[in-house]
Amino acid sequence: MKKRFYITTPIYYPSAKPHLGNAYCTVLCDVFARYKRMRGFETYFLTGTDEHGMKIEKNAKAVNKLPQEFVDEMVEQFKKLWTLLDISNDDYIRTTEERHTKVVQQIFSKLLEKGDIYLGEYEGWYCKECEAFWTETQVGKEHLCPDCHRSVEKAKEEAYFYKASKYVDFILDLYKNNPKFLTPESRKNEMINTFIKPGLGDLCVSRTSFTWGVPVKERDKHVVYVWLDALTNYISALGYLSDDDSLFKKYWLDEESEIIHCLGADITRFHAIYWPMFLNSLNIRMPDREFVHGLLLMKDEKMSKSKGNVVDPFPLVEKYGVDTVRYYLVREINFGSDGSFTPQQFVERVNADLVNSFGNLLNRTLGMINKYFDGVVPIFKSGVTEFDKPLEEFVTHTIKSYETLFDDLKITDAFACVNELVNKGNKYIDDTAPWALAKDENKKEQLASVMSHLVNVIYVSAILYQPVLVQASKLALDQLNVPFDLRDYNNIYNFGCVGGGKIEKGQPLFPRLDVDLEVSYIQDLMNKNN
Ligand code: ME8
Repeated sequence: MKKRFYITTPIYYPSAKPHLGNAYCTVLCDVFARYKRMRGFETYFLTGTDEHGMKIEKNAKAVNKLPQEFVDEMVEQFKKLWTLLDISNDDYIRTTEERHTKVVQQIFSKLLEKGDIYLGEYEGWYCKECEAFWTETQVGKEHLCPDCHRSVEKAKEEAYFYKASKYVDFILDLYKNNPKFLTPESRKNEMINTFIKPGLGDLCVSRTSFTWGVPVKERDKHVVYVWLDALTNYISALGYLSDDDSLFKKYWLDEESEIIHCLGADITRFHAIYWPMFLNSLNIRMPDREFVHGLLLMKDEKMSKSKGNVVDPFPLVEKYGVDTVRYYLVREINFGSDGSFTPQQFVERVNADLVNSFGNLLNRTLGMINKYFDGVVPIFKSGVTEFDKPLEEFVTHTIKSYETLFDDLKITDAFACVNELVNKGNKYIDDTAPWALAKDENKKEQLASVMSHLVNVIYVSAILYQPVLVQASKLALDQLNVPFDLRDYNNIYNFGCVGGGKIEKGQPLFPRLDVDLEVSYIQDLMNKNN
């Protein structure tokens, strides 16, 4: 297994405030990054904003602001949300920063010199919304953008082109030789059938119809196409072509580093076709994996700024807490598929998994240890009651599945496993009936065994939950008074290692949500927003 890990989110358009859909991808990547760090990988996690392009220029104008002023304000909102959601990114790249624009210009020049970019004239179907040119076949008889389904219009301009047609076989080989490069598998077929088979034309990589972009040094009435500009962030942030390129060497060039891009289905084409092509033109190695997550839907439609059907994450996090929102996003929407945001599911998921399962297990256990053992966790002994061994085996099985699933990017399933373990813990209480054992002086040893098994199940679960429940896991470990050296991941293999300490007074991890009350509160929030 590789030693290092580099993970990126797409860089978001700061054309409006961030919405829950943007938060979705950032939380997923954060959970991965935290998981990898916990497993001892040197990890670098990047997010940022894609600040150029006609749409931003237009939105700024509409509110009488200069584009730079406009994006500066929006970027503050993105950063604020990431702080609020406890996102552990190592860097935040803005495409308007000089460290980035300089690299974009250099890359453009390199590709020009190599002959992979040439000057020509473009006539085609242009989608203003996606800032993309499309071919006749792609827009069909109805002249609709294949991405956003809006009407496209005929447009013509002097433009630079990237010789995408030259690298089609390279892409097909890349998919064939690296089955995990692009997943889920269905995305590969989509790329081949929708974009490659109908004939991939050269890509127009400059614009003259607006100015808010990185100027082409060689001909400055052109600005670099926003996608060539944006994709470059993944390497400009690491210092590619800059005086200090140590991070680039460490996290990109070094074969010991695993590189993962996480992105939404709507932008697969740019990442899975053009980005590998650009890298190949630059003679740079490919990322290891591109994982396409599903979209968060609202009333079956993609939640998006331009459709105005977004859920504002700020009040949601402020009212329900960081962990609750993070957990919901990761656990409810199966990683890789689309999912709908509904207030009912949100409240029910929180109550079921966090309040009734995890919180309840901790509370019951703390209560019993206080009552029966004056708050001191009994020392672990294996196999005292008939239910002990099966529980211990289940813990081992859970840890194994969790790691396998996580390593295979099956993040929703990985946490479902932890949830099962917690449920097993609750069931173990019902099976062993500690309240009955407590009545019998001769059953003191059994009672002690039950308590120490429970504490150790909570301990393992809290560690496994750490990447997503950033606050509650810590609180649970604090309440159990787990020594800091035992909080290192590798100790969880040693089941029973927690014992002998005095627990803290219990305080519920998650308050129970009143379904009717909270559903109507969230619905109001959604209506206010849309
Ligand atoms: O496309 N559900 O930026 P963007 C889930 N700047 N995820 C969603 C979502 C939804 N409803 N809406 C957005 C761009 N996302 C470019 C990217 S990268 C070099 C340039 C997430 O602000 C999803 O991950 O439109 C999507 O790919 C990303 O936000 C892009 O958002």
